[in-house]
Amino acid sequence: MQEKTKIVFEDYKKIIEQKLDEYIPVKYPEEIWESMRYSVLAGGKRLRPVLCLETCKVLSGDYTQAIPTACAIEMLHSQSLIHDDLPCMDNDDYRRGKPTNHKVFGESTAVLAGDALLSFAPQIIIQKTPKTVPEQSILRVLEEFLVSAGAEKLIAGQVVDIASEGKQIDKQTLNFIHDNKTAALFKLSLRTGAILGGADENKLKALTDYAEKLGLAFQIMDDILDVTSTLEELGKTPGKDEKEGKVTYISFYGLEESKKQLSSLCSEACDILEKNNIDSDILKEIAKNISERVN
Ligand code: GRG
Repeated sequence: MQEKTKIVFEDYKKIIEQKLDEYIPVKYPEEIWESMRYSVLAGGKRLRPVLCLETCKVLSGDYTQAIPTACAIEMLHSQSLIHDDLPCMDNDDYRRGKPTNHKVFGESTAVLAGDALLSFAPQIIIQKTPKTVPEQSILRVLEEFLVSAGAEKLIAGQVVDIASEGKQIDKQTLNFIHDNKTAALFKLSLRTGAILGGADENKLKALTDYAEKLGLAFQIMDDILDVTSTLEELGKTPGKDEKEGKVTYISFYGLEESKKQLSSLCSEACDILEKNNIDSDILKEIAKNISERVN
């Protein structure tokens, strides 16, 4: 990423970190709020909220109206990670370079922290979005959020992923899992940023297509890192996919073909921006640099 873009990305990230800290207080019973804060403030890349803010900015010039929604998406993302790490799901001991939530707070609190984040996130959208944003836009954002978090998207992806463990699956099933588990939150980020920024239907469609390509490219890179990286670098246990008998882009297509697909998806994402006159260095460079990430 170019130095100038890196600075803008870091500025957005700082705002997100501050607001997440502010939005999630510690109140009685402290255990649950501390458990929520532990995972949300554990220092992820904050890619999804940055995408949401930048999309709103590129369309309207003002990203501040999207801050509560961007934070809510990061809460949803953190919730999905807490639950994904549970022994009954992917059973992971490390996340974001720290012991997973259930390792620190116990399984029952980890389940409840995830549940709490899931309902707290839309509450934040309703309570904190500036009153200048039309109620119709807030309703659309809430619908996007709830659909993405539910049995039509995130949960659907997770269910098919779990059911596919140890089995041979076809290309369509592999794409279904990751379109719903991973790309869904990228689409949610771009779409809500676009709705709050006042996008017309053409721009909304273009940004959704960009997000889908980006999400799948991001997942391919995740699969690559799972076989090439270390616990220290990744912040979570590598080599899990093979151990769990999961079909990944690497086991399905091989490393070289996966890298080719990753590169094509990133170029296609950049082309979408260009063809639709979406002039954002951040969106362009995030797509260009997906294969550079190390965690
Ligand atoms: C929504 C009720 C409800 C349940 C969730 C557990 C579950 C159902 C879904 C799992 C979704 C999941 C864990 C997808 C993986 C997506 C992915 C590639 C995550 C890693 O994202 P990064 O690298 O993480 O952006 P950081 O830590 O940087 O934020």
